[in-house]
Amino acid sequence: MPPDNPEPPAIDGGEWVELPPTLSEAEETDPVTVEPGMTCSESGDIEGPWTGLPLSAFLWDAAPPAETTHVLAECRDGLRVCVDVGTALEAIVAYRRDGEPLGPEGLRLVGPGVGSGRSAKGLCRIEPIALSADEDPGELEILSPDEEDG
Ligand SMILES: Nc1nc2c(c(=O)[nH]1)N[C@H]1C(S)=C(S)[C@@H](COP(=O)(O)O)O[C@H]1N2
Ligand SMILES: [Mo]
Repeated sequence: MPPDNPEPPAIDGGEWVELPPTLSEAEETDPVTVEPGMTCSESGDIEGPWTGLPLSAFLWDAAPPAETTHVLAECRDGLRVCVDVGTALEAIVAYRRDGEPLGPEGLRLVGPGVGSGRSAKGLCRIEPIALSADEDPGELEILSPDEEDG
């Protein structure tokens, strides 16, 4: 059984794969830097660049279902985002922002196509899922964890 509140963040696929818990461990493998350019109507420009590890490597290790269509990413504060698998395979888990370490509370999903509101901070759990064509990925998301819902 996976732990309820994993520390470090983990991929919950067919296998349970933990991400490197610390920056120094993460950077033992080849970190990459991306600068997707994100803007939020409320927060303005969200500047990188972002340095971290490609999510793809961990996803493969987690033995996701062959029919995986999307990836759910959950954060410590309850934010939950759903990105299509193509976007997920181009995304990174960022351990640094503009060279500065983010720390475990800040580890962040970023990449082209992720967008500001889905650049999930404080990742704790990542799950590959298979949605059918009539399922709406947006229904799985919690994009404003701090707001009352309905
Ligand atoms: N865990 C978590 N991640 C989050 C959010 C949040 O509320 N919780 N807000 C998102 C939104 S709407 C924006 S615009 C950016 C803000 O990023 P910043 O704090 O680096 O400017 O974080 C995104 N990631
Ligand atoms: Mo935002």
